[in-house]
Amino acid sequence: MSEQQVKPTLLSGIQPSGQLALGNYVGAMRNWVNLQQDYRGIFIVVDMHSITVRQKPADLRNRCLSFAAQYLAAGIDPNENIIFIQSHVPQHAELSWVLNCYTYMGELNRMTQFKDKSKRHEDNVNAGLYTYPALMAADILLYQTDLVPVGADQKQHLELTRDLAARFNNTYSPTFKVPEPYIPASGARIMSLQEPEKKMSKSDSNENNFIALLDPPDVIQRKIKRAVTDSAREISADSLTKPGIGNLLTIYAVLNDLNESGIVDTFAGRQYSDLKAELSDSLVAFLEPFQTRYHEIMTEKGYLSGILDDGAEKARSIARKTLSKVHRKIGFVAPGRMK
Ligand code: AQP
Repeated sequence: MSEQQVKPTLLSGIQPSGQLALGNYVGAMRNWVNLQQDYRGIFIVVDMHSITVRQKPADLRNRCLSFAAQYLAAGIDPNENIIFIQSHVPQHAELSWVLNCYTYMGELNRMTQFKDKSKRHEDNVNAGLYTYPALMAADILLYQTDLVPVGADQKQHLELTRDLAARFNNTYSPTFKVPEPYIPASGARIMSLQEPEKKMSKSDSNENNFIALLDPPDVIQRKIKRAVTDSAREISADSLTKPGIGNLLTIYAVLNDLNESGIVDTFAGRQYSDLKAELSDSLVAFLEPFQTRYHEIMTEKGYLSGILDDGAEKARSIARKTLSKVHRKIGFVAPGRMK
């Protein structure tokens, strides 16, 4: 791509709830890093989404900075991409309100994340949890995004975003770019280690269900050793389709850049315990340089806040343009034009 050509925009975000986990890395962050050559990336710490579930204020504050530092430690280049905290750009809340008025309750009622999270947080089924997809649509549409790398769990929200963009464009005139999803071919859904029928989630109350990106080596080894498998002991071609062992094979394959047949060839006929030992080693080897870089960044507080301030400023400048177009189309009077 020549210097003059503007790169297409890629956007993704993670809620600062819990501890960044391997599922988030494999489903989202890994692809951010791989795609940043060809796209101008916008990577957001989506704190406004995270308050749909109760958070302790001090933890939330720390996590926002820690997540941004982990984006950088994973290899996101702050000179080529925009990294910021969602609440620093008020246009997200403003566009989200407009989009709420174009989203049907029937559509929101179908969202599986709302159903899952309502069950997990029965004492706090709030309106924000319900209208979460409209805020996610605002995050994406504000930046005229071309591509959204997400895990398979977010596919439904992305489809709603596309529907909202098309609905608005058809009602008025072309305003939003309709974004494309990017769902990784392998590792789109990393499963829980103890309950492999459900996805690995960073805010799971049982820490043995996930590998946190900041887990020390002994914790990683313990969690993998305890990971639930099945009554067989030996790996075969159909192990990939079994919930527990299949998940461990998938994680190993992703970390070692193997396809399905490559992973089966590597482990066929070998014991489950061999896979667990080699997977622990791969994880520790992969996470060690990541964690070293993370700790360096966290000691340079000025560096991190400089990147986040700069990112928010750039984001606001893009977001302002889209929002004023939206306001004009729906008939809001522009400030200063009332005389
Ligand atoms: N298990 C997973 N496998 C693959 N991708 C995953 N993602 C999450 N879990 C997996 C991807 O990570 C990104 C960030 O997700 P999020 O923070 O917006 O919310 P989420 O999807 O609800 O993720 P969690 O980890 O399950 O968070 P909590 O526990 O807070 O609800 C998304 O791109 C998602 O696809």
